[in-house]
Amino acid sequence: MKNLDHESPKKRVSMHRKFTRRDLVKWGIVGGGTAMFGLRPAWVRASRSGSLSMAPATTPFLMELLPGRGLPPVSQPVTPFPTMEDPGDCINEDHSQAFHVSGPREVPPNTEFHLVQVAPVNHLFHPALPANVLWGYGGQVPGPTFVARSGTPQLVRFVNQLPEDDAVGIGLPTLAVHRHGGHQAPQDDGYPLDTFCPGQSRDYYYPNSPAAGLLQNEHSTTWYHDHAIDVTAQNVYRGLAGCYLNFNPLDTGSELDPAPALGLPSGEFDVPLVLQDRLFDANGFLYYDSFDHNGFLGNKFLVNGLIQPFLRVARRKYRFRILNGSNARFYNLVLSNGWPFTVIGTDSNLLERPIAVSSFPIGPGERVEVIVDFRGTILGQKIQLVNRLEQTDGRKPGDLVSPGVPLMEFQVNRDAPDFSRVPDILMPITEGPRELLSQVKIQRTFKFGRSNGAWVINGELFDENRIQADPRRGTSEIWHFESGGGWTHPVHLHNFEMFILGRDGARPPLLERGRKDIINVGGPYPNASVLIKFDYDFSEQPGRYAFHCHTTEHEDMSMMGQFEVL
Ligand SMILES: [Cu+2]
Repeated sequence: MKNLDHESPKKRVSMHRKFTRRDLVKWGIVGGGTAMFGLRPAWVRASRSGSLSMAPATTPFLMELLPGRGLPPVSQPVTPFPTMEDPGDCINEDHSQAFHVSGPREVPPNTEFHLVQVAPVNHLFHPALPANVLWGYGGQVPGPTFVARSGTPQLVRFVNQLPEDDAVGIGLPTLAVHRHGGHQAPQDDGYPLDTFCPGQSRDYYYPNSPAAGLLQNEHSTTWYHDHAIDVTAQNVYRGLAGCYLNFNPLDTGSELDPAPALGLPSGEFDVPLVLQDRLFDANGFLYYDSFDHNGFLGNKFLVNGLIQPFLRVARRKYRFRILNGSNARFYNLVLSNGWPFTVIGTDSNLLERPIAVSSFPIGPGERVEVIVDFRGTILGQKIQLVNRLEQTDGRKPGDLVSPGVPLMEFQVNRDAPDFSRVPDILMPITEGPRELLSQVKIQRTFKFGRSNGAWVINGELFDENRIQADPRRGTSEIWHFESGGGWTHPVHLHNFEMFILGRDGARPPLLERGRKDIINVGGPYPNASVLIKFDYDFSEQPGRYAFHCHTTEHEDMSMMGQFEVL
């Protein structure tokens, strides 16, 4: 059924359409400062009150991660509602490439329905700062956590209740929701031009069924965030991100389940931790400079939306799903007492076997799942999660420093029964490089570089009318990712996962031998050759998806391409 409300918000927003990074590229005014001073749009804030280095001091470990504040609630299903027609692109009607599903969709009868209002929220990062007006899925930051079970589809309606005009001036209220790491049809992938504006809604259907029935396609930690064209960096910075956890017949979500269930720590002992950095001005208000195209860094560190919080923990094993939700910052994590992490997953997937490490790197968009065992601690003990990686600009991560910056603190305060297990085999790789390599017929090379102050792939800016690769469904290809100029680019592929075959001919590090959906190249990361199998089973139609740099400022300007699975 045609929703007549679609017309008016579209016109209103397009009247207020703001300048974007790509406009600057078109006008040839990127890279400078003073030359474009007269064109500086109102939504680009000058520093409100002097030096940004003067942000108010924030004592660490004052804010406790608690249910509803730092530990987001799990999204609960609602009564099924009639699905609706997609708005298509709500800003630019001439974007012919936007996906438009006409009419309501047919969904299987066991589909769970969810409803998420995207709305402003008064958010307290820390008691020393004033409340900031953020944008939150479900009116909270991070957004509600989705819990999905393999075989149970979810249809999520996101309702855009953001204001058309906004005093804060960070972000644009045109939305596209991308489930990062998920397998979903092109119209449900948050294609950057499939935007919906204030007053509009969009339904996203997540099948939650492994492609081709492969065990290895059962996902673990995925996440969802805004992906609207040109403004992803600001919209995510403003708060639009959340976790999407996936359970399956092996990883059941209950440590009480007997083998073959894995029995990983579950319930309150399975905790997503979203790492982000944010820049605050001298008055404690969030600051963002849309003319910084290099990658925006903050002066405060957040975990789950709170500045350097603490979590009370019991003397037992925990599963922490660590997501780097930062725009441009890389981290290298250690525990302050020198204890190891047991890594069980990277990006969307569990590893084949757990790997014990004393530290690990994590770049923008990446996930690393770890088990931390607090047995052997004493009650009252405090252990910090510490970032040892220095970074001074968006170019690349710097050196390891000591002692580093604590991101949060674990405070051991109790005992609790622990029935959880960490088996030696987690998720067998049944179809990996060994099985797929002999089938490869096509190799492609993508160079991530810089041109005239903008970011390019093989010398080209993002163009919705250009397809950079057209793999055939069911086939495997080798893609070579290269970076120039010493910049690090976290390269993200939508909908499909990658095995790193090598980095400049060398075997990848241990933590890069599982399935990945982001591969860092450049700076300290050598060029990478990756194997991708294009499992695609959503329809007879070709599937068009984006791939891009996940330093979101690079992505917005305009380091993104697209491929079409034929
Ligand atoms: Cu980049």
